[in-house]
Amino acid sequence: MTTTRTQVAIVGAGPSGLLLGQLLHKAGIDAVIVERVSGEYVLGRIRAGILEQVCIDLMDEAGVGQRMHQEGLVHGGIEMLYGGQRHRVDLNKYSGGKNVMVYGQTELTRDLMDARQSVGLKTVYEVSNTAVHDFDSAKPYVTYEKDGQQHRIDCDFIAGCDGFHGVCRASAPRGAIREYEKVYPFGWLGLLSDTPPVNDELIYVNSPRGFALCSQRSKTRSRYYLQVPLTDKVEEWTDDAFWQELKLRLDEEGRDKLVTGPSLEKSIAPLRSFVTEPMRFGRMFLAGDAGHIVPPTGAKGLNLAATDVKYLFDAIVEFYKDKSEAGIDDYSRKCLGRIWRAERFSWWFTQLMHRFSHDEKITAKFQNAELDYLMHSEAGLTTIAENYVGLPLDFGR
Ligand code: FAS
Ligand code: PHB
Repeated sequence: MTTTRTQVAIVGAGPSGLLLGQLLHKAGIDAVIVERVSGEYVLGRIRAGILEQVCIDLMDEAGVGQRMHQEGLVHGGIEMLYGGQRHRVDLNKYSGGKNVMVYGQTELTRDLMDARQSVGLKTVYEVSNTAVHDFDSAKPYVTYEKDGQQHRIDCDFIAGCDGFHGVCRASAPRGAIREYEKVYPFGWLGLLSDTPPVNDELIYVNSPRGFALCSQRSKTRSRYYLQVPLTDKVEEWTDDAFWQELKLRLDEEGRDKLVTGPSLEKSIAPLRSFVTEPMRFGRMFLAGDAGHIVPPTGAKGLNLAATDVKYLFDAIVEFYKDKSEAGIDDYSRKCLGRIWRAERFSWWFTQLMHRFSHDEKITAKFQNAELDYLMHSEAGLTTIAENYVGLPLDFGR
């Protein structure tokens, strides 16, 4: 067993772990990251596409925002398509001047990986049997296996950035944790293609055949989603079948403009709302998907992870620089306030835009009536816009 020491042991090299590691490095705080899979595998997972200003600011604070600003696309609006009609939500106007940025999670993760590697910071990929120990003491540690060798990392803090299926939340004492979950009766079939986007801005579709989303990664790369039954298997969906179904859910303008092409990636993601309370267990802190999951309808998953990381980073810096535990004691409360607001919006937007088989007819009428109200009401447009771009960090204070 080899033993090393660091200040913060980070489990997981997804966006949460990498962003935290980069921020800590900039603050002169040592951190080691252990990751279950390879870096290539992490980059191969196609996930989020929309960044809120909070996430953009954090990437800048971490010193890795250059390519994001060069290649990211600033969007001031989204379109809602229902009843065969499109309605634009002017995000910028109804959020008091804010926008979102189209910049894929893959690119954000790549920027963070490159930055970490360029300064020789330690990330151990393809580890196995990660375990977290003594986090209820001031001397926690992490163990893992690599190439048949057992390793131990002594540390002051453990950051559980290991996603929904990670080991950190699973290691929290059952009596100390409350979990809230809602599983949706459908999934999202996603397709990535090197084809020009069907529209300048994203289109969220509520059609009688189900939800669809027309998103993008650049002017030449598109990302599309279809609501599908949970029983569907991705291998059952040919590219042609995907494009045909998407056309059936779009309006005439969309059908005319849609450029189809071979898929670079296709996958089905289940949808769930999930929150863990609290997010702190002694010297172990959960951040990102390790602590919560949202249905991707509201584009909140990655952005919530970024806010957790900001709160955790600020708390750790305060511990070392000001010898204060106020930030770490307040971590859960600060995260959960923002998490529940984002969970509520993601659930609401999912209920509004997806077709539910139970009492289908009357629910569809309610949805169309609600959409009609929202699109013709300043209050309605404001509630969508201010939640979609991300509520301010001091909201409700
Ligand atoms: P991640 O899950 O990204 O990273 C956790 C890391 O920990 C992984 O690399 C994992 O391999 C590692 N790990 C797990 N267990 C470990 C162990 N025992 N030891 C070491 N390492 C371990 N969000 C959106 O906003 N829009 C979307 O469209 C969207 N689509 C998604 C589709 C899917 C299929 C999934 C699963 C999520 C999607 N999300 C989306 C949410 C997603 O973007 C997350 O919010 C984001 O990946 C959160 O990042 P992390 O918290 O770093 O968790
Ligand atoms: C994406 O581009 O992957 C994306 C965009 C907006 C969402 C969900 C996913 O709400």
